[in-house]
Amino acid sequence: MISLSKPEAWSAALSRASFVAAVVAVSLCTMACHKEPETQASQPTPAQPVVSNAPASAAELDPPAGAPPAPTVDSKRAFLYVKEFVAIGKRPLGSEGHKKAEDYIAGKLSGLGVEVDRDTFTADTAVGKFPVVNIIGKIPGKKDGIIVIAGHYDTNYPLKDLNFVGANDGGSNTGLMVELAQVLKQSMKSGDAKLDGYSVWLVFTDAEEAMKAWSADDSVYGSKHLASLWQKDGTVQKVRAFILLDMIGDKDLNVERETYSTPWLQDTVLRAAQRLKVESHFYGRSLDVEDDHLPFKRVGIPVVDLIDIDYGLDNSFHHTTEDTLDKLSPNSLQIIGDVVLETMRALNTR
Ligand code: 1BN
Ligand code: ZN
Repeated sequence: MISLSKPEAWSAALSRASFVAAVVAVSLCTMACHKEPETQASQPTPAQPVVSNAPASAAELDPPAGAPPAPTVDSKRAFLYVKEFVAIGKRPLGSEGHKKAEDYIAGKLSGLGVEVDRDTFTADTAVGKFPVVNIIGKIPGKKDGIIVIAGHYDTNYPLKDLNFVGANDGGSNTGLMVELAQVLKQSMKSGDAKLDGYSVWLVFTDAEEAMKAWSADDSVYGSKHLASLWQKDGTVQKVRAFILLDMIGDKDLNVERETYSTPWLQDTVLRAAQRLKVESHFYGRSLDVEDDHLPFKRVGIPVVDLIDIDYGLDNSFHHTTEDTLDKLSPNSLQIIGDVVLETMRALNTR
């Protein structure tokens, strides 16, 4: 397993031969093999889960036979949303593009009839104070509990003077999350104001990116604030699963088995991918990534990070001006969107 805590350090490490050895030593973990995440000094051991809905057996990871199928995403429309969002341009904290990005997300959600909440605060960062806005689209469900689908929309601040548009990094997940909002709204039976399963909250996180250099202190500002808020207001007790989407649009899609993620939720995702026969895109290697899911894990929420950090040869497109729309594919959005919806179908039958 390889450990990725700093994107910059990792990019450098990738060019070294040690990476080859690490990739060769990929984990072939299956349902029977649950590896505990490594604990790092900067990542205190998380609290015990608040919500104890871990399945008792592998069979519980699947929905019962005869349960209605999950809806599927429209990949052309999802790609169009990514394209529209990326056309805004760079979106670092404090920029005009950031404000436009906020308006795009809130406008799309409102237009779909989704309730929009904002968690707004001032982050005291390594390079000064900045306004931060997490945007939360709330779709109510009939079951008591919440499934969160999350992903960041800001672009990397240290790259603010370059034309860095983050098509994959922030763009792909944002477009797909708007599409998921549309699919879920359309899946409601006519006359119904609620989903059949749990409520779904689409959390567009802000300030995921480091302002200077990635560290536990200088990263995921928006998620740290929201997780703390949810701990104070009791939302933590209601969240059944937190599914993070990050860099999921790459044409060559390879989702990592991210080892800070909660094992039973990782396996629920893998079972969903197997039912949809797209498992070849999942879990080819195991590694840990510090990302927006960690603050929520620390307050006891089951989390999974669906992230592909093999973007371009040796990850050479990540955090470069090469991160553009032409590197992405509607098919990757289809795979991730459908696996998320199929995962939710399994979670909803618990
Ligand atoms: C994801 C997108 N990240 C930053 N922009 C987090 C990350 C952390 C990615 C470590 C790779 C390694
Ligand atoms: Zn990034």
